[in-house]
Amino acid sequence: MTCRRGAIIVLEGVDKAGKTTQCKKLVQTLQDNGVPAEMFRFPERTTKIGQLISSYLENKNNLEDHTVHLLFSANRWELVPLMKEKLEQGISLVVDRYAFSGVAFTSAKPGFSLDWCMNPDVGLPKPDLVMFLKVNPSEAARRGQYGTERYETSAFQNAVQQRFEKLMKDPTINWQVIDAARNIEDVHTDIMNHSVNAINKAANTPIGELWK
Ligand code: Z5A
Repeated sequence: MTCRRGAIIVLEGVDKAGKTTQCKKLVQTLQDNGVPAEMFRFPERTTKIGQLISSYLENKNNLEDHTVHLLFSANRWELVPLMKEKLEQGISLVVDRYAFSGVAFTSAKPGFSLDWCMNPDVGLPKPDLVMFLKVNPSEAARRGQYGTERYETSAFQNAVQQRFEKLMKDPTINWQVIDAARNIEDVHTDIMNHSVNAINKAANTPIGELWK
């Protein structure tokens, strides 16, 4: 590799944890400091697969549970060539949800094991850092009512949180738990510090493969 590669930095967390707010701020601060960075988000609703997922989330169509899981994964795989191109150009990617959401949300449904849910995402570009934005349900409730999309109920979100906790026990992933109940600026400072470390460490190492 001739130039320093960019890092993959993922933000995960339950509904209203502040992921989108923090992804945008992180990209802005990195760019302001001369660090090339771009935001990705999953689901990426603009592709053909993303449009199917979006209308499923908006309760406009129904899809069988295994099918929709595979579509969420396919939506990540279809972006992999672009992600790799950017990383190799030295651009760090700040990613709003990734395979961990895929596994946590589907395995919170009855009859789905973590292993089955992880399989389609095995081999994706491996994040150099995954930050889990942690807020308790009462703090999240203060940020507004749940929306009208599928999955936006407190019982389902609690089940999702438990699945995330299982995933965070995996020592092959660089997990950092962020106390996201603090004000936006304090959370951002914490996220920025972890990100700068990850970007520096990733620069001269090859891109890893997730769960391999
Ligand atoms: N899903 C799946 O099933 N399988 C998959 O593979 C993937 C996803 C990738 C859509 O996700 C759904 O898809 C999601 C998981 C599932 N279902 N659910 N639930 P999405 O990413 O498109 O949408 P979202 O995840 O529902 O966004 P969000 O969780 O609701 O929001 P957020 O990004 O975490 O929070 P935010 O938009 O930045 O902030 C929410 C509000 O809180 C907003 O008013 C902010 O101004 C405020 N906020 C943010 N930070 C703070 C602090 N620190 N203090 C006070 N207020 C704050």
